[in-house]
Amino acid sequence: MYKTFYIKDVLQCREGSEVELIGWVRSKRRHGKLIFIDLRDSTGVMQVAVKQGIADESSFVKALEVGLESAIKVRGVVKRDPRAPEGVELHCNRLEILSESLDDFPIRKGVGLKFLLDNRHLHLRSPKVTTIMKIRANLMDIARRWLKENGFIEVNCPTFITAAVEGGATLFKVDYFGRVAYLTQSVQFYQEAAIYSLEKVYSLQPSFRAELSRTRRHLTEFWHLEVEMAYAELNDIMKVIEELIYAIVNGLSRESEKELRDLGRVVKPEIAEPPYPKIRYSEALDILQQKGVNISWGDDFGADEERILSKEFEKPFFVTHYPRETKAFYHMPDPGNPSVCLNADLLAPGGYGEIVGGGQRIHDYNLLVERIKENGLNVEDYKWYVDLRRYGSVPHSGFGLGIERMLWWLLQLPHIRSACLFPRTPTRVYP
Ligand code: NSS
Repeated sequence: MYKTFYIKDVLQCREGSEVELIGWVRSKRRHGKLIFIDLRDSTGVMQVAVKQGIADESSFVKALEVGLESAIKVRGVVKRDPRAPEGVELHCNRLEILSESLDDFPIRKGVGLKFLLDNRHLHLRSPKVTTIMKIRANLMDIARRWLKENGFIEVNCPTFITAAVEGGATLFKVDYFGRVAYLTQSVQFYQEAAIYSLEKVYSLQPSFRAELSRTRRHLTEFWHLEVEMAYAELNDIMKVIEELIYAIVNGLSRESEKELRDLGRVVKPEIAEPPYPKIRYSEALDILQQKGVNISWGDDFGADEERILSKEFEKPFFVTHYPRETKAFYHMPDPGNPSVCLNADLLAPGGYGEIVGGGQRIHDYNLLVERIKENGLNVEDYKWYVDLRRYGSVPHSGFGLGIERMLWWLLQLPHIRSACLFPRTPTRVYP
């Protein structure tokens, strides 16, 4: 049973063509001798009219009895009808049940969020989830294309690691044949090793954070698009970030226009057109204090602070030069003021907050060793990473973009988990 014909193809067919479709029964309504079936496949939904007398009798009975989400095959004639969802209807003359649903399909209106999450394996069939997943796939594809066109080479890095990149508090421990290993929080250090041969690299793979924060923007497993670039300094990497974000937004506004419309979203490229405003941590702190937030120099920004701050902006914006104690040890201290570092976080406007974290790395051997010690870490745990600074070390910078965070913002989703096929949060590893 090799399927070559999809609902989207029927929309292109001439009135009167006879076609055969395979899909699932999304919904059903009966008006006397006429049964309407909404047939669903990966490309859309088609209204199928099964009329007694036009369809053969056995097909009409099957249409009457078939349960929701059963897999069926229908043959019929294409008719234009402005009342049908896509303006096209199929007048069925034969219906075959390929696989009957064994029970009533449990996903119904009003079942509640917990039920939907517990039954995510079935909820995935909803048009909304399907649409989000298509946009997600396009987003990754557009990002990859842009990176390739701009000379970045894709590398695939390990998931099992031995030392923290972004602080020990959020490491997932794994028993690695009796030794302790962790799940990666970021592949940055491996990319830093790769720039000495490939110069401009990127990876698209999962990162893990044992983050107990139950916010609308935290996952324990997320897809991380990370980029690293030799010879790049802070301003260079901010330019790459801006251009990549713009390429994604611009690309989606064209290539996912229909899906965005189906979700009721209008995404205009202008919302992400560079250049982006750039403010320093100290300026961000002033804004927050003026808004009455109780925060002082040296405090990191959490979800609440970023929400308040990002409501002040209409475009994505950079916050740079954070106090060095708020950032991981690898960030380059600003030579002009070593109490801050040359980092760049990109925050999405309208209350969303951080979608990209990155900046310039320390490339000097002694400074890196000093910063590791200053953070109370063991230099021996970072032996190979420090070793990179012994042989032809050059200035370099990079960043990580959270794919789900980006979708959360662009699609204005109520919770980041809606951007995942099967979300992982502190309270959810099933299904
Ligand atoms: O911790 S980050 O800010 N930075 C890094 O991991 C760097 N080592 C990346 C790099 O420079 N190569 O995380 C980067 C982004 C952040 O801006 C979010 O978009 C996303 O990764 N992120 C998350 N998304 C969802 N859930 C959680 N818990 C999460 N943590 C980070």
